[in-house]
Amino acid sequence: MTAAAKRILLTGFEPFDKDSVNPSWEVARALDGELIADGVVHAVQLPCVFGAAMATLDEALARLQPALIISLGLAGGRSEITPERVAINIDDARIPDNAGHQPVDQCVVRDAPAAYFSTLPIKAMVRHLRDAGIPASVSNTAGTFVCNHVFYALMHRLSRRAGPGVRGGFIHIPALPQQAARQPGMASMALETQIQGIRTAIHTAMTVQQDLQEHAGQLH
Ligand code: PCA
Repeated sequence: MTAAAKRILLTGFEPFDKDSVNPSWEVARALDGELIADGVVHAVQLPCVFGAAMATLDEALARLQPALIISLGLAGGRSEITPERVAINIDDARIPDNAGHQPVDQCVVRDAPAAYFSTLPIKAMVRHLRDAGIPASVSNTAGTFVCNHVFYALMHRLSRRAGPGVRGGFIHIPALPQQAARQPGMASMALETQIQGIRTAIHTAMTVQQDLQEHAGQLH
């Protein structure tokens, strides 16, 4: 008898900042239902709204009881797939979210730690992505907008509720070529490459327990 497939929660965001597409959702929905290692992907779209994004994430966590959670978001201007190292307990929005909220220096969760580290094998992910010919680097900041908000909320939940072995984290991805075509000079990556990259990253998270000891630091 084969063991039941584990559930992998893969979230992506709705478009924001007056855009009509968000690659994070395009990638998540493309992988919805796919079997990767011994897990099945469940794609869930999050609103790009402080608070509401966290509530939608909580609902998905409760409904799916996933063994692995990876949240995706667009980082316009980045040229690589970037697993994030750390989530910080701050909301500080340079632009309004999709509900018009623009918090300044508010905690994501009150009376909670300043930061959490990703529990994904971020360096092994970067290594496997590069080996597959896909540009990737570890990122040391997920920003202070809705992506970091969701990343922090996720790691806070996992640190408190989930049993051992449930890992989670966040990956920022580049803009799509059609987005960059409207902003000349902006970096982009084809959707197919992004989908293949996130498939590789999920496979790594499902199969690599111990992360690599490789340098991925930055001087500034
Ligand atoms: N990127 C934004 C929010 C939604 C998204 O896809 C961010 O990096 O915070």
